[in-house]
Amino acid sequence: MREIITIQVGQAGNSIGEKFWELACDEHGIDHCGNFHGESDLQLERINVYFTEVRNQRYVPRSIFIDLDQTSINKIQNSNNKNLFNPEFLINGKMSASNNFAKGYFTEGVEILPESMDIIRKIAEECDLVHGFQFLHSISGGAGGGLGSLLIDYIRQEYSDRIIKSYSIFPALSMSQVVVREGQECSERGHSVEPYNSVLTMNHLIENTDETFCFDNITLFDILSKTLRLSSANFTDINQILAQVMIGITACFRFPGQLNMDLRKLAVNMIPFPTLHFLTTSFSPLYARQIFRYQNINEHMLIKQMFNINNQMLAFNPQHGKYLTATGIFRGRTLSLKLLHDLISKENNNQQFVQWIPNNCKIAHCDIPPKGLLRSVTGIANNTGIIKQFDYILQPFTKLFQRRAFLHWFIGEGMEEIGIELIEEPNGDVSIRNRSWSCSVFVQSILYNRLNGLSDSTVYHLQSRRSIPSIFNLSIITQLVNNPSATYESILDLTKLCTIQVSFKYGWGYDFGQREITSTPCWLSILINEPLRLIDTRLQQLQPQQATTSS
Ligand SMILES: Nc1nc2c(ncn2[C@@H]2O[C@H](COP(=O)(O)OP(=O)(O)OP(=O)(O)O)[C@@H](O)[C@H]2O)c(=O)[nH]1
Ligand SMILES: [Mg+2]
Repeated sequence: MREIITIQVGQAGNSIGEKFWELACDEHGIDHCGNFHGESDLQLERINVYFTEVRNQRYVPRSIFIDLDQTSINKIQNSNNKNLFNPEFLINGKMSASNNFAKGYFTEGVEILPESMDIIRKIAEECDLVHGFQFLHSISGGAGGGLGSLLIDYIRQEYSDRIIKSYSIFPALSMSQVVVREGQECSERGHSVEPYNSVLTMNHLIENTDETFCFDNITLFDILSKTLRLSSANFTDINQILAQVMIGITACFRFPGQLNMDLRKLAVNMIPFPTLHFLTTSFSPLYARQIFRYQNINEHMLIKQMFNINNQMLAFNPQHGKYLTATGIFRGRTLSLKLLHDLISKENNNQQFVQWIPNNCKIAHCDIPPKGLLRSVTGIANNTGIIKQFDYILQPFTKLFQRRAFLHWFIGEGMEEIGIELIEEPNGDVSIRNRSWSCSVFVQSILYNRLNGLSDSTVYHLQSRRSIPSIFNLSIITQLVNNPSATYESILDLTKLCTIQVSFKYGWGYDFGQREITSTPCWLSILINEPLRLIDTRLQQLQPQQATTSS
């Protein structure tokens, strides 16, 4: 049997997990004590994907709930399902991540990492063959983002050949568009450091997950209030929809059907390049309860809704991007696969799919519909329009980061700000600043050296948090370029004055015991664009005196 291990981290992760397991138990006929009361053997056939059989027909979810504070774990311990989960698999820290990625990744999170990894290893050892890991978390939380990233990194290291997928709650649109709904339980108001946590977590998701399914709460709330017409939606309702989508994604893995789909097949078909693994999801049918029984929910409607913007679980417009790939996971009694294929290909022509991937719209099918429905489809898409979502995170991040706002909270927890910053002055000069709190960088500018009476090869040791003002001087270069008596060759020679070379960790040249910058482990050459364009324009007006060259 190929098993999936589910890891829930932080408040959002744990609450969504609770709903997910309610639904998984329902589908497999498991009661809240773990006993099987199902009606069909099919419910047991592949129950091992999510559950471990501990005694005759007694099952335990293969699930770990982790948080840095006690609140969300206490909630599970006092819920109706308290006897369902193995108490050993509920792990909490003593402090909180306090909305701080760095606490989750560097300090508080590290304290509970060994215990968490021991339990994950123990669960994995009890499996026949671990197929993969699924993470549930919010990327903007201190625990969900920070500790979630730490666990993902460790699991990737130890189980490098297993699929890691995450169900990740993204912050809702830009901070300015976040709505607080008075009088309703679901108040989605981002906290101030949300953009930092999200950007930092994204780095780890890019590197170490195979598939990340992206959701945002405002979009889910809109589905509940506008499409399903619920008058007072709250997180429980949002988590219900999320759970429905998650359970739909593995339906063809857990129940028999005409076309199977497992996590690896899904990844192979959906992800053309390793980093482009951020997927959006949709679900159909979605109708308000009042009108549901009057709707004809045929396969054609399902497919239409699967691509409809109102059925997407993330704020993005599929029409603003192109589909790289898409998969429809159908459940229940449907037309023959051939007809489903024809219908989806027809819809495929109405949508913008890239032309260079053949058969980029796949289907999977299992016979068992979700409870209460005759048939359904869970849509998964790899659409370039998702870039908008990344912008929503990056814009507020940049605004905060430019001002260094809130950074001390992260640096105080052991994070290091590294790298250099180039600052363009109003007069066009460029200054360079070392952003690191503890590491030096090494800088060479021939123009700066000449202006300060030094040899061309001088390399500066720029200490942490220090700057060199006007390392590049635009007005001098402009004067030299426009000098009426300059020759083609002398102007061409100015290009080397428009370059700044930087190395990290070690210096180079005479003072630092290394001959070339290329023998240092990490270096870069920065070309200043504006003066290079001036030089190019001037060269086009002049004739070379010797061999023909170009800048
Ligand atoms: N869908 C959903 N989102 C939630 C839920 N609880 C919190 N969130 C969202 O998750 C984000 C904050 O993440 P949390 O999970 O609360 O934070 P955490 O991971 O526990 O980490 P800390 O911030 O350190 O407490 C916010 O955008 C919340 O709106 C939930 O039950 N369901
Ligand atoms: Mg929390």
